[in-house]
Amino acid sequence: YQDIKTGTGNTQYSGSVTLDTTRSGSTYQLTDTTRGSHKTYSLNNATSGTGTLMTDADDVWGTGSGSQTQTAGADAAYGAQKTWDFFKNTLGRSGIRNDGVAAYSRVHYGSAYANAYWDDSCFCMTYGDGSGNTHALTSLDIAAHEMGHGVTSNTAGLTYSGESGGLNEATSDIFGAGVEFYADNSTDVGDYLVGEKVDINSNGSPLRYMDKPSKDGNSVDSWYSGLGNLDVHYSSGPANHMFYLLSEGSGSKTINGVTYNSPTADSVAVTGIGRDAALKIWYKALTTYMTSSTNYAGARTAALNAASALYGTNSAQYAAVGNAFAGINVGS
Ligand code: ASN
Ligand code: ZN
Repeated sequence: YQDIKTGTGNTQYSGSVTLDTTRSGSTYQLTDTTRGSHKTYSLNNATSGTGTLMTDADDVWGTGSGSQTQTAGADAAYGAQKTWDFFKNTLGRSGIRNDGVAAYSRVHYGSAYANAYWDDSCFCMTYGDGSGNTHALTSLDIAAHEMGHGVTSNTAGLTYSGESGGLNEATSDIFGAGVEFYADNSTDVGDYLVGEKVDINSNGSPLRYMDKPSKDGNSVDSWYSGLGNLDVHYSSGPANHMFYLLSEGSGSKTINGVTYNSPTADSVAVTGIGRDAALKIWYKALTTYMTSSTNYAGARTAALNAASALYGTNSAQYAAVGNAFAGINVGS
């Protein structure tokens, strides 16, 4: 027989967490039937296939050492739980396709693989163990980022190149931050930094900064007169920046111990409307008004349409969308 259990995940990035698991006879499985039946598999360093469903004798996950531990599975399963709950409870979306069915996760992909990715064809997330250090690519914001790609694929379908590609990437960073704040985990507090726990640069710096994207040395803060063929992880900068401005406002602000200082194009002042409203506006823009070819100008129109539908054209939220886009030099 099978029944629902509550296990413990000793994660790498989020401390000790509760994991919903399944008992099958005398073995526990990393299967969460309470959220569309999400399953976590280990690829055991392979680069194809589904791998093996992670199982355990005592329902305490993440107790060994080395790359074949359960730890990466515990982080991935936690990320899937929190991302599911964030979309369900704050945006009313039931799973990546909004059909109540979970994707699945694969950890321990290949060897020394310092990336993670979403794949539409398997409807699954994949996580590497990281190279040159023991930092798996399984932090909560990265897990949510990858699942965010699944949501984008199944809604606007933003093409992964040019300006639509930048908007696609930014959407994943935005949901990544949204999930990190939603989870309210004391070990991995919410922030507007991307991948800060994984230390992919091996110098303690995050992968990306949403308040001032140019701090990573590659991303751009504002749109100016177009973004050319910039890598989508850099042309995401203006949209990440716009989302920060819309949520928190321009200038200096300290949140959960991190101090941000967000500049604006032409010194436009922006008053933030809070994360919840900003997330609802971006999600509605993505799911209702954007298409596969939406560019930055189109994203502004989509976000204004979303703010109008949610709050009305006379609202502070509507005005803030216009100001936040002006802050990245898009629109008047
Ligand atoms: N981790 C990367 C991302 O989600 C993988 C990729 O380049 N598609 O953006
Ligand atoms: Zn991405």
